[in-house]
Parts: sequence; structure tokens; C-alpha cells
Amino acid sequence: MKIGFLALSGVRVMDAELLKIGVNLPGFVERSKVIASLPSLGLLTLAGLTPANHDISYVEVPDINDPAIIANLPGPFDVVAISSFTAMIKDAYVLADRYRAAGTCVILGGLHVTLCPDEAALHADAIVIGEGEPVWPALLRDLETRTIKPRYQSLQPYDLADAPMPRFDLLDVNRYNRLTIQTSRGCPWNCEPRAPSIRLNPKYRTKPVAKVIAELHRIKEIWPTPFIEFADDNTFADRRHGHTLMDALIAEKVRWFTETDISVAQDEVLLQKMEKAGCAQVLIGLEDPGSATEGIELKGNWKAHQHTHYLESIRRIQDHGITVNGCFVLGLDQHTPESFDRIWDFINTSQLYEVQLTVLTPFPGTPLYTRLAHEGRLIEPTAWEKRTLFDITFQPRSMTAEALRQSMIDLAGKVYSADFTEHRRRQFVRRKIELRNNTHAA
Ligand code: B12
Repeated sequence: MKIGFLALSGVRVMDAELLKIGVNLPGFVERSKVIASLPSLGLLTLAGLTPANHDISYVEVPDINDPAIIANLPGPFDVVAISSFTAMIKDAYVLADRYRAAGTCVILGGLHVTLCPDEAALHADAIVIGEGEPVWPALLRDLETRTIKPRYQSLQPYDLADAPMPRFDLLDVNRYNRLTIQTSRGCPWNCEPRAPSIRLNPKYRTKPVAKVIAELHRIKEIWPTPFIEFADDNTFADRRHGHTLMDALIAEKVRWFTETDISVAQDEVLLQKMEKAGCAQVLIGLEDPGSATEGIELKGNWKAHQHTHYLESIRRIQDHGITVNGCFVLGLDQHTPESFDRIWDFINTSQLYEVQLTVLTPFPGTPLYTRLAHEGRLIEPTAWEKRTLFDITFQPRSMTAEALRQSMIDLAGKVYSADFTEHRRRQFVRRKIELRNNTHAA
């Protein structure tokens, strides 16, 4: 069969003013360029599980709203497999409907399909709920024997020891300035608004380090000095695995970025290993540096008790030459316009190298969505295209939606101004030089 693995590329923000801030300010231009160019690891993984007798290709469909793109869709294919995040799902449905109208069999899977299967089923010959690997081989066999079923669901957590080699070789590697490798799935901190791999299967699992390194070697075959992003929810949640991974990575001489939590700052040996292993940046969900994080995480409020040592932790990590990208969630129930002054003060004194401001986002299928729906606080409950982490899709508790939007715009204006961005960069470099001089002097 001729199979097309189709990803909808790029990033999205619907609110024109937030978009303008998002793409115009220096900190963001840099980041959005980087972000916009990552392939779909989910589809590359399924391609890796597809037997060689099939003729497969990986295609990124740039903008489905462009008539020229929709008129010249890639193909022809016998089957297309389309991946889904919530913000682009309506585009995915347009794409799916077009292919089906042309007689192509359409399989839909991914996060949004898992969260809203009944809706997705209206646009596909078959949908896959949950992780793709456990059901993909059977689904392909059913396609060959024309016995395809409307739904496939994987319930058991997939053992990452069995993970196939993603087909990085299908990529036009010149399009990307980083590539992803997944080292774990899930996160033990079950945060209320988060909608990543934990929603595919709740069990936290790690991939054997040898497999991670083998994937890196495969990437190096097509890109000898790659920049890697670990597509994890929390790379160091299993500390022992994290140490083993770092031990193996040191010899690889690559630069990389990942997401983790602030507790890595307490593990000096791990930080030393991360530095040696080429860690360029860690993204850490600080949510709100005040006690307002109370309630965001559903397991013991661990994050709420961390803010007192955030500043010290950020310094410790950055003293290892690893920049911290502090991620703040705006619009929490406790937030009033005054909270934004407090967040700004924190950012200003934190010496954070990079800052990510996002708005609380009720993704379907999350505890946050259920709670806000129950409280009647969702604005346009199914405006999936606005689930971008920037657009405001709910009624905040302690301020109006417009006040939240304006406060966000004002804060972003300060945080991403050319001067402050430059100041953050310089601070980091100055501290690096200071530490180096101290080491030489000692
Ligand atoms: C890398 C990444 C990106 C990359 C690459 C995206 C891509 N095309 O895959 C970029 C930077 C482009 C990106 C963009 C965006 N992202 Co993003 N991203 C991630 C990140 C960090 C890792 C995703 C990943 O690679 N997972 C690993 C792979 C293996 O998992 P997977 O894709 O889910 O695939 C598995 C299954 O879902 C299934 N599957 C997937 N597709 C298909 C298709 C078929 C046919 C089948 C059968 C199965 C199947 O099988 C796979 C293997 O089990 C996650 C956060 C995280 N830590 O998980 C956020 C995350 C996925 N992103 C998110 C968001 C919000 C966005 C943006 C909307 C941001 C924006 N404002 O533009 C855009 C939307 C992009 C789009 N085109 O739709 C949210 C999505 C929440 C949701 N419910 O939709 C997440 C969870 C982050 C968060 N804060 O919550 N993102």
C-alpha cells in the first residue's frame, strides 16, 4: 500500500494581538522559529513499525487554509495516517474529509483523537485511541485484508523496551533546526491543566537508555551534529534513569533541550552530568512563583511548596551553564491583575535566561476542562482552534477575561522587550564569566 503519514506543521495563535506579541518580540521570534520546525515524532514512530513492503512517505502539510495547498494535496495515497493536537484538529478534519472524498482511506490518531474519539470518528475510516504502537501492526493487516474496523484502542501501557526506531530517514532534515527523541512517557505530577502523553496512558515509563542512544546514532547518520529536543513530559522524573541517560550521553557530544521539574536543582551530581552531557536548556513549569500554585497539581500539591527556593534553584541550574526557560501559567483561579506585578517582579529578579508565558488552557479530556465546564466557565467550549496556550478560552475566577488578556499583553511587552531580553542574556553570560574567573583564581 502507498501510505502517507501527514502532519500539520507549525504553531498557532488565534488572537491577532497575542500573535503579534508572540511573533514580533525578540525572545519569541527566536523561539517560534525553533518551535515551528519540529517533525511529528508520533508519525515517524508508526512509520518505524510499518513493514518494508509498503511504500511510505512523511509529509508536513503547511497551511490547510491556503487554497493552493488544499488544491494540491500530497498523494495519491491508498491510506493516509493523520496525527492530531487539539489546536489544529479542525484543519486535520478538513484534510481528512478531502482525502476521503478522493477515495483515500483515512486513519486518525493522536492526542486530540484520544481525548475526543466520537467527534474524530466522523472524519475517519478508523481512529486510534491511545498510544499508536500497540495497535498499528494489526490495523495495517486489517487494511490489507480490507477488514478495517472503525476503532482501535490501546489500553495497556506500551513497553518502551519494544519501541521501534523512528524513521528519521524519511525527513528532509534541512527543514529542521532540532529533532526529537522520546526518553519517557508520562509525568508523576498529574497537573490539572496538562494534556501531554499522560492522557494517552497514565503510567509513567522510561525508554531503555541503549534505545535512546541508538536513536541518536540514527539521527547522526542524517545530521552529524544535531540539536536534540527530548519529547518528554519530565525527563528526570525517574532520577536513576536520568543519571544513566546522562552517563551515556556524555560521550555523544550533542547539545539538547528538555522539560523537567525544579527538583533537578537539588541533585548536584545530576547537574554536573547534565552539563557534561551537553544540556543547553531545561524548560521548567514554575506556573506561578507565589503560593497561587496551590491546587494546580493534583498529587499532594508538591509544586506549591517549591516556590520558596525557586530563585536559588534557578541559580544552581544556570551555574552549570544550563539555561532555564521558566514557564509561567497565567489566569490561575487566584490571579488578579495585581498578580502580574508579582510575576514580573519575580521574573525581573530571577535571572532566568528564557521565559515562557502561557495562559491556562482547558484542553478537552483534562481535569481542568471538566472542572471549568462544571463551573460554567468555558468560553466557546469547542473552539478547539483556540487551544493554543495563548488564546483565552475560559472565564477567569478573579478577573475578567479581557483583563487577563490585557495583563498578559502588558507582561509579555515587558518580558519580551528587546532591552529586557538582552539584559537576561547578558546576565547569564556575565555570571558564566564570573564563575570561570573564580575557578581560575581558586
Ligand atoms: C514536540 C512538540 C511539538 C512540536 C512538534 C509537533 C508535532 N507535529 O508532533 C511543535 C513544536 C511543532 C509543536 C506545536 C504545537 N504544540 Co506541541 N508539543 C510537543 C511535545 C513537547 C512533544 C510531542 C511529542 O513528540 N510526543 C511524542 C510522540 C511519540 O507522541 P504523540 O505525538 O502523541 O504520538 C503517539 C500517539 O499520540 C499516537 N499517534 C499520534 N499521531 C497518530 C496518528 C495516527 C494515525 C495513529 C494511528 C496514532 C497516532 O501514536 C504515537 C505513539 O504512541 C508536547 C509536550 C509533551 N511533553 O508531550 C507538546 C504538546 C503536544 N503541544 C501542545 C500544543 C498546545 C502545541 C501547539 C498548539 C502550540 C501552538 N500554540 O501552536 C502547536 C500545535 C501543532 C500542530 N501542528 O498541531 C500540547 C497539546 C495539547 C493538546 N491536547 O492538543 C502539548 C501536549 C504540550 C502541552 N503544554 O500540553 N509541539
